[in-house]
Amino acid sequence: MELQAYIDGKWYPKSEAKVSIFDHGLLYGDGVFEGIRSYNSLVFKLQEHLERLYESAHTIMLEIPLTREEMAKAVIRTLQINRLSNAYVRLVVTRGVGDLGLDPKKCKRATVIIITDKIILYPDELYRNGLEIITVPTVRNLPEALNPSLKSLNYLNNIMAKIEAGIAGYQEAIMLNFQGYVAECTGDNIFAMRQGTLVTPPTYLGALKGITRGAIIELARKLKVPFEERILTRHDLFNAEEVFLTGTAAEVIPVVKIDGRKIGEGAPGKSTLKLMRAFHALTKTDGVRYKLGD
Ligand code: PXG
Repeated sequence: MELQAYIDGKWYPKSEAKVSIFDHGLLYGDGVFEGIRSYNSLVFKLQEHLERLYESAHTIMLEIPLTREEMAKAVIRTLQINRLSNAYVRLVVTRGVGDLGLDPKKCKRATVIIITDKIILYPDELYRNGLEIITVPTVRNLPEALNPSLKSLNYLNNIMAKIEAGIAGYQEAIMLNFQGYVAECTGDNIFAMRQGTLVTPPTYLGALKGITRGAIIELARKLKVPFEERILTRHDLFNAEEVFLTGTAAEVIPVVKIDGRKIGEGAPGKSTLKLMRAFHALTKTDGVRYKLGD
Protein backbone atom coordinates (compact mmCIF):
# COMPACT_ATOMS: atom_id res chain seq x y z
CA MET A 1 0.00 0.00 0.00
CA GLU A 2 1.17 3.49 -0.82
CA LEU A 3 2.10 5.69 2.13
CA GLN A 4 -0.82 7.78 3.43
CA ALA A 5 -0.31 11.38 4.55
CA TYR A 6 -2.64 13.56 6.59
CA ILE A 7 -3.68 16.95 5.25
CA ASP A 8 -6.33 19.00 7.08
CA GLY A 9 -8.30 16.11 8.51
CA LYS A 10 -8.06 13.62 5.65
CA TRP A 11 -5.57 11.00 4.54
CA TYR A 12 -4.25 10.85 0.97
CA PRO A 13 -1.90 8.43 -0.82
CA LYS A 14 1.58 9.98 -1.12
CA SER A 15 1.16 10.57 -4.89
CA GLU A 16 -2.03 12.58 -4.28
CA ALA A 17 -1.00 14.38 -1.09
CA LYS A 18 -0.60 17.94 -2.38
CA VAL A 19 -0.93 21.52 -1.16
CA SER A 20 -1.69 24.75 -3.02
CA ILE A 21 1.03 26.79 -4.75
CA PHE A 22 -0.53 29.73 -2.85
CA ASP A 23 0.24 28.16 0.52
CA HIS A 24 2.43 30.60 2.46
CA GLY A 25 4.46 27.70 3.81
CA LEU A 26 5.76 27.35 0.24
CA LEU A 27 5.76 31.03 -0.76
CA TYR A 28 7.42 32.40 2.38
CA GLY A 29 8.48 29.52 4.62
CA ASP A 30 5.72 30.84 6.88
CA GLY A 31 4.99 28.00 9.27
CA VAL A 32 6.38 25.66 11.90
CA PHE A 33 7.33 22.00 12.02
CA GLU A 34 8.41 19.08 14.19
CA GLY A 35 10.41 15.92 13.60
CA ILE A 36 9.33 13.10 15.91
CA ARG A 37 10.30 9.40 16.22
CA SER A 38 8.32 6.37 17.22
CA TYR A 39 10.09 3.35 18.68
CA ASN A 40 8.29 0.01 18.93
CA SER A 41 4.84 1.65 18.87
CA LEU A 42 5.79 4.40 21.32
CA VAL A 43 5.82 8.01 20.12
CA PHE A 44 8.91 9.27 21.93
CA LYS A 45 8.32 12.47 23.96
CA LEU A 46 5.19 13.30 21.96
CA GLN A 47 3.91 15.83 24.54
CA GLU A 48 7.24 17.70 24.52
CA HIS A 49 7.24 17.89 20.70
CA LEU A 50 3.65 19.14 20.67
CA GLU A 51 4.46 21.73 23.30
CA ARG A 52 7.35 23.05 21.21
CA LEU A 53 5.16 23.08 18.07
CA TYR A 54 2.37 25.03 19.78
CA GLU A 55 4.86 27.42 21.39
CA SER A 56 6.53 28.11 18.01
CA ALA A 57 3.09 28.66 16.44
CA HIS A 58 2.10 31.02 19.27
CA THR A 59 5.22 33.13 18.77
CA ILE A 60 4.53 33.58 15.05
CA MET A 61 0.81 34.18 15.81
CA LEU A 62 -0.29 31.14 13.88
CA GLU A 63 -3.42 29.50 15.17
CA ILE A 64 -3.36 25.72 14.86
CA PRO A 65 -6.95 24.60 14.15
CA LEU A 66 -6.58 21.47 16.33
CA THR A 67 -6.20 21.07 20.07
CA ARG A 68 -3.05 19.30 21.29
CA GLU A 69 -5.18 16.24 22.06
CA GLU A 70 -6.62 16.22 18.53
CA MET A 71 -3.12 16.66 17.11
CA ALA A 72 -1.78 13.76 19.20
CA LYS A 73 -4.66 11.59 17.96
CA ALA A 74 -4.03 12.58 14.33
CA VAL A 75 -0.33 11.66 14.68
CA ILE A 76 -1.18 8.26 16.13
CA ARG A 77 -3.92 7.62 13.57
CA THR A 78 -1.45 8.37 10.76
CA LEU A 79 1.05 5.88 12.21
CA GLN A 80 -1.70 3.26 12.53
CA ILE A 81 -3.02 3.77 8.98
CA ASN A 82 0.54 3.27 7.69
CA ARG A 83 1.13 0.32 10.05
CA LEU A 84 4.41 1.80 11.23
CA SER A 85 5.87 0.87 14.62
CA ASN A 86 9.33 2.39 14.13
CA ALA A 87 8.88 5.60 12.23
CA TYR A 88 9.76 9.18 11.57
CA VAL A 89 6.89 11.66 11.92
CA ARG A 90 7.03 15.06 10.25
CA LEU A 91 4.42 17.49 11.50
CA VAL A 92 4.05 20.69 9.47
CA VAL A 93 1.70 23.59 10.11
CA THR A 94 1.78 26.38 7.56
CA ARG A 95 0.05 29.78 7.48
CA GLY A 96 -2.23 28.30 4.82
CA VAL A 97 -3.47 29.50 1.46
CA GLY A 98 -3.24 33.25 0.80
CA ASP A 99 -2.38 35.52 -2.10
CA LEU A 100 0.99 36.57 -3.50
CA GLY A 101 1.52 39.23 -0.84
CA LEU A 102 3.22 38.25 2.40
CA ASP A 103 0.40 39.51 4.62
CA PRO A 104 -0.62 36.52 6.76
CA LYS A 105 -4.07 38.07 7.35
CA LYS A 106 -4.99 36.89 3.84
CA CYS A 107 -4.53 33.28 4.98
CA LYS A 108 -7.80 32.17 6.46
CA ARG A 109 -6.81 28.78 7.82
CA ALA A 110 -3.56 27.03 8.70
CA THR A 111 -2.63 23.93 6.70
CA VAL A 112 -1.85 20.90 8.89
CA ILE A 113 0.28 18.11 7.42
CA ILE A 114 1.41 14.87 9.04
CA ILE A 115 3.80 12.63 7.14
CA THR A 116 5.00 9.35 8.61
CA ASP A 117 7.62 7.18 7.00
CA LYS A 118 10.23 4.56 7.75
CA ILE A 119 13.16 6.10 9.54
CA ILE A 120 16.41 6.42 7.61
CA LEU A 121 19.14 5.53 10.08
CA TYR A 122 22.71 6.80 10.03
CA PRO A 123 25.27 4.08 9.27
CA ASP A 124 26.16 2.02 12.35
CA GLU A 125 29.82 2.71 11.74
CA LEU A 126 29.36 6.41 12.67
CA TYR A 127 28.11 5.45 16.13
CA ARG A 128 30.98 2.99 16.67
CA ASN A 129 33.80 5.18 15.34
CA GLY A 130 32.38 8.68 15.76
CA LEU A 131 31.78 11.58 13.42
CA GLU A 132 34.25 14.13 12.02
CA ILE A 133 32.76 17.60 11.71
CA ILE A 134 33.84 21.16 10.92
CA THR A 135 32.92 24.74 11.77
CA VAL A 136 31.38 26.64 8.85
CA PRO A 137 31.38 30.38 7.99
CA THR A 138 27.60 30.88 8.09
CA VAL A 139 26.72 31.94 11.64
CA ARG A 140 23.50 30.92 13.38
CA ASN A 141 20.56 33.31 13.10
CA LEU A 142 20.58 36.16 15.59
CA PRO A 143 17.98 35.34 18.29
CA GLU A 144 16.75 38.96 18.06
CA ALA A 145 16.13 38.50 14.30
CA LEU A 146 14.75 34.96 14.04
CA ASN A 147 15.09 33.05 17.26
CA PRO A 148 16.64 29.58 16.68
CA SER A 149 14.40 28.31 19.50
CA LEU A 150 11.50 28.77 17.10
CA LYS A 151 11.26 25.69 14.89
CA SER A 152 10.05 27.51 11.80
CA LEU A 153 9.96 26.46 8.17
CA ASN A 154 12.72 29.03 7.50
CA TYR A 155 15.67 26.62 7.50
CA LEU A 156 17.90 28.40 5.00
CA ASN A 157 20.34 29.39 7.76
CA ASN A 158 20.94 25.72 8.53
CA ILE A 159 20.80 24.65 4.88
CA MET A 160 23.57 27.15 4.01
CA ALA A 161 25.72 25.65 6.77
CA LYS A 162 24.90 22.12 5.56
CA ILE A 163 25.97 23.08 2.01
CA GLU A 164 29.25 24.47 3.34
CA ALA A 165 29.90 21.26 5.28
CA GLY A 166 29.12 19.23 2.16
CA ILE A 167 31.52 21.25 -0.02
CA ALA A 168 34.27 20.49 2.48
CA GLY A 169 33.32 16.80 2.48
CA TYR A 170 31.59 16.61 5.88
CA GLN A 171 28.07 15.57 6.85
CA GLU A 172 27.47 17.92 9.76
CA ALA A 173 28.67 21.40 10.72
CA ILE A 174 29.15 23.38 13.90
CA MET A 175 27.46 26.76 13.67
CA LEU A 176 28.81 29.61 15.80
CA ASN A 177 26.65 32.52 16.87
CA PHE A 178 27.39 36.11 15.79
CA GLN A 179 29.79 36.47 18.75
CA GLY A 180 31.79 33.42 17.74
CA TYR A 181 30.47 31.17 20.51
CA VAL A 182 29.37 27.62 19.71
CA ALA A 183 25.61 27.52 19.07
CA GLU A 184 24.65 24.11 17.65
CA CYS A 185 24.86 22.02 14.48
CA THR A 186 22.57 22.24 11.44
CA GLY A 187 20.09 19.69 12.80
CA ASP A 188 21.58 18.67 16.15
CA ASN A 189 22.56 20.15 19.50
CA ILE A 190 26.12 19.81 20.77
CA PHE A 191 27.54 18.64 24.12
CA ALA A 192 31.11 18.41 25.45
CA MET A 193 32.73 16.77 28.47
CA ARG A 194 35.13 19.33 30.00
CA GLN A 195 37.12 18.31 33.09
CA GLY A 196 34.45 15.78 34.04
CA THR A 197 31.50 18.13 33.54
CA LEU A 198 28.97 17.72 30.77
CA VAL A 199 28.48 21.11 29.09
CA THR A 200 26.12 22.45 26.43
CA PRO A 201 25.55 26.05 25.32
CA PRO A 202 22.48 27.81 26.74
CA THR A 203 19.82 28.08 24.03
CA TYR A 204 19.71 31.90 24.25
CA LEU A 205 23.10 31.92 22.52
CA GLY A 206 21.31 30.68 19.40
CA ALA A 207 20.22 27.06 19.58
CA LEU A 208 17.03 25.08 19.35
CA LYS A 209 15.85 23.68 22.68
CA GLY A 210 16.18 20.13 21.40
CA ILE A 211 13.97 17.41 22.84
CA THR A 212 16.91 14.99 22.70
CA ARG A 213 19.06 17.67 24.39
CA GLY A 214 16.45 17.84 27.17
CA ALA A 215 16.43 14.04 27.49
CA ILE A 216 20.24 13.96 27.83
CA ILE A 217 20.18 16.65 30.54
CA GLU A 218 17.52 14.61 32.38
CA LEU A 219 19.65 11.43 32.06
CA ALA A 220 22.85 13.20 33.17
CA ARG A 221 21.07 14.27 36.38
CA LYS A 222 19.79 10.73 36.92
CA LEU A 223 23.23 9.20 36.31
CA LYS A 224 24.91 11.84 38.50
CA VAL A 225 27.03 13.17 35.65
CA PRO A 226 27.86 16.80 36.60
CA PHE A 227 26.11 19.10 34.12
CA GLU A 228 26.23 22.79 33.27
CA GLU A 229 24.86 25.09 30.57
CA ARG A 230 27.86 27.23 29.69
CA ILE A 231 29.34 29.32 26.91
CA LEU A 232 31.63 27.21 24.71
CA THR A 233 34.31 28.39 22.30
CA ARG A 234 35.94 26.30 19.56
CA HIS A 235 39.00 26.11 21.83
CA ASP A 236 36.81 24.53 24.53
CA LEU A 237 35.56 21.93 22.05
CA PHE A 238 39.03 21.15 20.66
CA ASN A 239 40.25 20.44 24.19
CA ALA A 240 37.21 18.58 25.48
CA GLU A 241 37.56 14.97 26.62
CA GLU A 242 34.45 14.04 24.67
CA VAL A 243 32.00 15.67 22.28
CA PHE A 244 28.67 14.36 21.01
CA LEU A 245 25.62 15.58 19.11
CA THR A 246 21.96 15.02 19.92
CA GLY A 247 18.88 15.11 17.71
CA THR A 248 15.72 13.21 16.89
CA ALA A 249 17.23 11.73 13.73
CA ALA A 250 20.80 11.14 14.98
CA GLU A 251 19.84 10.33 18.63
CA VAL A 252 23.26 10.57 20.38
CA ILE A 253 26.26 10.47 18.07
CA PRO A 254 29.92 10.73 19.16
CA VAL A 255 32.23 13.33 17.57
CA VAL A 256 35.91 12.39 17.32
CA LYS A 257 37.39 15.20 15.24
CA ILE A 258 36.56 18.91 14.87
CA ASP A 259 38.30 21.13 12.28
CA GLY A 260 41.07 18.53 12.06
CA ARG A 261 41.67 18.45 15.84
CA LYS A 262 41.34 15.08 17.55
CA ILE A 263 38.86 15.09 20.43
CA GLY A 264 40.08 13.19 23.50
CA GLU A 265 41.44 9.83 22.43
CA GLY A 266 39.84 10.15 18.99
CA ALA A 267 37.24 7.50 19.82
CA PRO A 268 33.75 7.64 21.42
CA GLY A 269 34.25 8.45 25.12
CA LYS A 270 32.93 6.49 28.07
CA SER A 271 30.41 9.14 29.25
CA THR A 272 29.09 9.41 25.69
CA LEU A 273 28.64 5.64 25.52
CA LYS A 274 26.93 5.61 28.91
CA LEU A 275 24.50 8.35 27.85
CA MET A 276 23.86 6.62 24.51
CA ARG A 277 22.85 3.44 26.34
CA ALA A 278 20.64 5.35 28.79
CA PHE A 279 19.03 7.22 25.89
CA HIS A 280 18.17 3.97 24.09
CA ALA A 281 16.56 2.66 27.27
CA LEU A 282 14.53 5.89 27.57
CA THR A 283 13.16 5.54 24.02
CA LYS A 284 11.54 2.29 25.16
CA THR A 285 9.59 3.90 28.00
CA ASP A 286 9.05 7.65 27.61
CA GLY A 287 6.24 8.53 25.24
CA VAL A 288 2.73 7.76 24.08
CA ARG A 289 1.97 4.14 23.23
CA TYR A 290 -0.29 3.08 20.33
CA LYS A 291 -1.65 -0.17 18.96
CA LEU A 292 -1.28 -1.39 15.41
CA GLY A 293 -3.94 -4.07 15.54
CA ASP A 294 -3.36 -7.37 13.74
N1 PXG B 1 19.01 21.91 16.27
C1 PXG B 1 18.34 22.11 15.12
C2 PXG B 1 18.61 23.31 14.31
C3 PXG B 1 17.37 21.17 14.71
O1 PXG B 1 16.70 21.34 13.58
C4 PXG B 1 17.89 19.85 16.68
C5 PXG B 1 18.81 20.83 17.03
C6 PXG B 1 17.67 18.69 17.59
O2 PXG B 1 16.40 18.81 18.21
P1 PXG B 1 15.56 17.53 18.66
O3 PXG B 1 14.32 18.11 19.26
O4 PXG B 1 15.28 16.74 17.42
O5 PXG B 1 16.38 16.82 19.62
C7 PXG B 1 17.15 20.01 15.49
C8 PXG B 1 16.15 19.00 15.07
C9 PXG B 1 15.80 16.17 9.62
C10 PXG B 1 15.52 16.35 11.07
O6 PXG B 1 15.01 15.48 8.97
C11 PXG B 1 16.02 17.44 11.75
C12 PXG B 1 15.73 17.60 13.09
C13 PXG B 1 14.96 16.69 13.74
C14 PXG B 1 14.47 15.59 13.04
C15 PXG B 1 14.77 15.42 11.69
O7 PXG B 1 16.79 16.72 9.15
N2 PXG B 1 16.24 18.70 13.70
